[in-house]
Amino acid sequence: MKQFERYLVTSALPYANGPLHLGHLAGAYLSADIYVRFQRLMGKDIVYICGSDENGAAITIRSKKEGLSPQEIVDKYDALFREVFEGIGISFDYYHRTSDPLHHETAQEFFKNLESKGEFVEKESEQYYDDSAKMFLADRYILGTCPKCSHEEAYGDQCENCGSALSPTELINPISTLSKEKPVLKKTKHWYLPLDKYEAWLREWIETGQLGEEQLHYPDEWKNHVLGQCRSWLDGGLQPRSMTRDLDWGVDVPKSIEGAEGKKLYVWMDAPIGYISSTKAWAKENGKDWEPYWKDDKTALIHFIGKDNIVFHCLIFPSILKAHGDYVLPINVPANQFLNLEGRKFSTSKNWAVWVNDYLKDFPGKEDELRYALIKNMPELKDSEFTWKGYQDANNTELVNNLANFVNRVIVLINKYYDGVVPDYDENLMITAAENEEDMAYHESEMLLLYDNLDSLCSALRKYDFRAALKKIMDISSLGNQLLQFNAPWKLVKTDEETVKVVMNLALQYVTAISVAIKPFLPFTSDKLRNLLQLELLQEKGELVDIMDDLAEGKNIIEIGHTIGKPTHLFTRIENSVMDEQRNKLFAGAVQEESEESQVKPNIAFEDFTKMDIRTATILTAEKVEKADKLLKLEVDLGFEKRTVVSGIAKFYKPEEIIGQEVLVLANLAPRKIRGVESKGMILMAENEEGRLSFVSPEKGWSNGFSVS
Ligand code: B3M
Ligand code: ZN
Repeated sequence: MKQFERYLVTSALPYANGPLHLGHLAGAYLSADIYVRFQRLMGKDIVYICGSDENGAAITIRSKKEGLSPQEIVDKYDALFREVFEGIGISFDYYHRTSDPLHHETAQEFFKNLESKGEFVEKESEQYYDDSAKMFLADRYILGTCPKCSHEEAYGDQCENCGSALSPTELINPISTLSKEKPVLKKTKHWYLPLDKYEAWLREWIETGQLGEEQLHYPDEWKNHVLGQCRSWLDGGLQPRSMTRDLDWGVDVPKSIEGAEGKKLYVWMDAPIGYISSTKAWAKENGKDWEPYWKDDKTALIHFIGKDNIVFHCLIFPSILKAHGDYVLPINVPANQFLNLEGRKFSTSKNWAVWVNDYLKDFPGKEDELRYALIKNMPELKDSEFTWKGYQDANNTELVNNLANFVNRVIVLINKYYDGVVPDYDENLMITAAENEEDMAYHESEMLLLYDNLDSLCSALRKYDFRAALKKIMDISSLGNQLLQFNAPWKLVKTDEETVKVVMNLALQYVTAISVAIKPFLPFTSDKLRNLLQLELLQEKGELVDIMDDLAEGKNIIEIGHTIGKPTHLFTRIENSVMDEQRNKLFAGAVQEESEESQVKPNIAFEDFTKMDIRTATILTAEKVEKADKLLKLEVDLGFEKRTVVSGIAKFYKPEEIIGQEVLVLANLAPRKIRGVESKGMILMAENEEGRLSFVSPEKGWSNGFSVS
């Protein structure tokens, strides 16, 4: 096993195009945070890097939707991410943004380096183009059916359902997300990374961990589903992949390169380089050197991601790093699968999500309760599910009944029997063992049992098995509860005060061990426990190694004679009504959206329909109605006569824009006086979910007065 001198850990850079939900947290952030905090507690040199992904089509599409500029969009979500990550206790060493000039420089340096070495293949090809939007349709600007899994809403570069990396021309039934029309093909020139050329070494590196003579990683330490995805990619044959785009938002192709005009880097080329620029920014602010963290072969680089990003982190980014040269490759990419929510996939568009910022607002002070429920159900090897019932049960039965109960009993009894002072004890006295009611044990042997439990917790963490590691913490707490149960100090105190001292001292050693070992999972709870024990808060500087060394040598980890604090509640029960509220909120939000689209009014008879006299017409004049900011007064030509119609469209159309507009008019609507103007008829309009109105009109050039049926 290779010994590493330092670790560089990354979490996927979230697209700054919408808030984060629980699925994101369970995917790439909580797992990395646990791992990093653990390695810090083991005294390792480790840097945890992330930042907002602020380039590419994901951003410009959102900016159009929200009516904000791309810069405003990334500013908005970057600020939200920072708040949310801090709120839920994700302990990045540095959080950067890919709109930062340092990132643009770093990404451009990479591009220039590869270009100058002739690593790219420049190629003119036919790409999809939206004629009405006058734009090439890269990535999220184009949707179609995935050729691999038949998912109907695959993007031009990636299917989020099966994790495939795609090219727009592979999509079945492609449509432009701008015009909703089938795009046309048009020639354009781009720089391609010849992944086909790298296939052989990529396969060797993935399958054996070797590159040439060197053993860079151990494939049996990689998750099967990660290896499986890589294999299926390699077996399918890798294709050259375009690393540039015709877009107007992102990192420019360096000006010094011929033909750079109007071209940007593909977001999946620049975003992973964001890990490097973020490390540079961290180093700069902390007086460190970033280079060993990326270039020294004693560095362990680990990428935490969701499964939809596997191909980019296991094949494409390693290819970029190797083509550049000098850089290390990841020793592991422990990707998680997907978290579902109450039986359905998380969906931003269907508003089927629990947003982390909402949770933090609705449950102040309960950050660790969420972390606990998510870690317990983390989709480490297969998809898993978050339900409010599961969250409530985890809180009430495990955190309250097991952990809080144990801690509380110990703190209460130490205060009651010894005024809060850690009791001295006779190490030759035997107590009932914590593991087995029939067995007897000494304080010292029970401390070794504690050591063994911490040791297996550490091995689970090293294997990225966070669920098992969390379970170990609860096992230690259960052992503590058993210790109290079997020895019943509250009874024994009447007959054998000396043995009670052994039991209570030991129980307090357990609580102390938990206060350290729980830090990676529930950092806020660790702080509460340390306060309760009147011990220093953890700095995450080797404290776990320290206590394990002490335990191995048979030393106590909380001193005899030390005074602890007064009991407080670590966790409280969560009632059904609170869960009902959350479920209602989730269903109400989602149902609303569906009903607006799909709820059709009750049936009417055909005769009712034929009563309406709808005619084709043209707007002749338009003017504002005084003191009514929504209304326009229109004169329309119905062919057989001209009429005045008042229409509530002033928010969407300027009078001068609509002269000559062909429209449909409900001609036999009873005349009405609106703001003093008699309106004879109604213009038919379509209304979208945001309340925007659009004319409904016949084909261009139709005459006026024809009836519509
Ligand atoms: N922003 C995709 C995502 O948020 C992308 C990850 C980039 S990691 C370099 O899932
Ligand atoms: Zn797919």
